[in-house]
Amino acid sequence: MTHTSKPASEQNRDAKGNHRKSVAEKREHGKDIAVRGKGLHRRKFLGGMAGAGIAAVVGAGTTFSLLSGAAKNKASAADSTLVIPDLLEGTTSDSTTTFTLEAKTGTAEVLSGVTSDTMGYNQSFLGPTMKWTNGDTVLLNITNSLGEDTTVHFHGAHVPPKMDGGPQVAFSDGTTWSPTFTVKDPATTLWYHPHALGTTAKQAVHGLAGMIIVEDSSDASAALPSDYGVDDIPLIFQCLATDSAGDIKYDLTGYLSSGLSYPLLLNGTNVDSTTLGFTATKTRTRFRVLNASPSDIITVQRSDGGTLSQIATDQGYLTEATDVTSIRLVAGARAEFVMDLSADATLQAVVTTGWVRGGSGTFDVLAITASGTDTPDDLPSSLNTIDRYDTSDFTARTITLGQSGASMLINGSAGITMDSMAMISTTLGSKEIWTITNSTQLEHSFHLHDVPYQLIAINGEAPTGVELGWYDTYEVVGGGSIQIAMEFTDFADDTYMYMLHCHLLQHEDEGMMASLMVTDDGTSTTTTDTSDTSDDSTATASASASASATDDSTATATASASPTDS
Ligand SMILES: [Cu+2]
Repeated sequence: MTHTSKPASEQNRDAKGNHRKSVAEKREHGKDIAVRGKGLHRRKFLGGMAGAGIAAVVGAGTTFSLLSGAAKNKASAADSTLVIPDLLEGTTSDSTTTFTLEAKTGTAEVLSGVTSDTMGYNQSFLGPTMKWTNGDTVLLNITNSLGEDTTVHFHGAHVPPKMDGGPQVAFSDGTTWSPTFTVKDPATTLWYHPHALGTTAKQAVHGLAGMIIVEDSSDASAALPSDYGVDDIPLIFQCLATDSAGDIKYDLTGYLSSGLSYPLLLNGTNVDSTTLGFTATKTRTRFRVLNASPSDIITVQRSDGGTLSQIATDQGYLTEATDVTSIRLVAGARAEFVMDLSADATLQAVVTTGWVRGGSGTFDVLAITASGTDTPDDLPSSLNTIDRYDTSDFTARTITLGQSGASMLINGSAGITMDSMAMISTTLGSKEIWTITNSTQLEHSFHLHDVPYQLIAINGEAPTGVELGWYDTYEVVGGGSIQIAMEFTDFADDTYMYMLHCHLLQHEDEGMMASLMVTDDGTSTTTTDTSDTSDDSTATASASASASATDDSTATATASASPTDS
């Protein structure tokens, strides 16, 4: 891999490189940028904010002027306040909670002072946070207003393949896709983003990404902070690539052009030379970190070298809160941690190039003001029970991540069409151990749809600490390997497939993707939730031109029959 990153705005990086500079000084710097038009997409973020979101921001005491939309006040301290993505309210009736999303185009400021053409869900850039509850049935009416095909994948969610948002369920401009399913995931931080063939990088980097918080009734969830925007804070990082005119790049040709910058965004706000502020009104605050970058690696740490108490990996709680000095997230990965704030603290993001070129450097991204006066209870001594797999009788499989010229391969095939990609076939209930071998010298991020996996080995070493949690997206370094184990539960289908792929989105688009077909051979002892494939005229027919939830019985009929293991 070549690290040829050389940001055009070197002065920004120099300023940022001096990251011990006081927060106050940098806030001043941030104001200058803000005056040049930074407020636009922030107001859009705030415009749809509802419920807890508004309470949180107003409670923080600094952003009231933004809520009034008063442009003349943009130079206030509000412009350096962390933006909390809107919380999308669902409507519940007949025990189904319905969410409405529209994928659309817009403009936003990705590079400070420059307007970029962007995409977002319900807004110009990024999307609102959805809250799902374990055991509930959700229905999503998602309208495509992009002018091109898209899909919406629920990254990390355990849902039927027909509802998974893979390439087979692409839907066209002007239509609405209406997946529905029972939420089987435990408390987790998931996210949603496009997943059509060849356009995932383009659409995701332009802003089609949002967080999903799954809540459950576990003791751990009851004991942890969960007031969205108050003490439960989403941190969505993106390191993008843009030219000086604001054109966001997403493919090899774009990344090899000259004069690029690699802006780092936190919840949609450029933090290259601005440290955002967050006032913690509770002593204990929970942070949910998502690396929504197309390729770059984001490492989160404290500026003072202190520890973070990590509570969750991609797929839910660790067995116990674990002190770590940093959390390294490859593209697509998530983690949760809590901080007990008796004094102010600053979070940093370290950006490491993941692809041919990209971001680099250490950024003070969030200055947290500790204003809580409460004394939280000790964290629970146990958050979760994770039975480690005994893989001695698991079916072994090898997945090879390869390269041929500009084509990226899985098991020798470039998955740029459904027909050309390698297909992994397995059966419901099977337990497997996969060795993911990276035969390239490039960085990869291995993502498996459908079920979570345990790490059995990382470059030949046994996992320790937080590596013993549940994952769906994990780093495979150049020349390295990971061994993972999983069990294919609940869902089988003989038409619709899951995907497994590199989550460096450019690699995915260049073919590093294979399909996973889970069929029911009748031997499984787990309950099947087989999507009815006999009526498959409904495959994309669930993309109707209407956003109505009630006239789309074809979509709702297929997928919510098996709540057995929740
Ligand atoms: Cu890759």
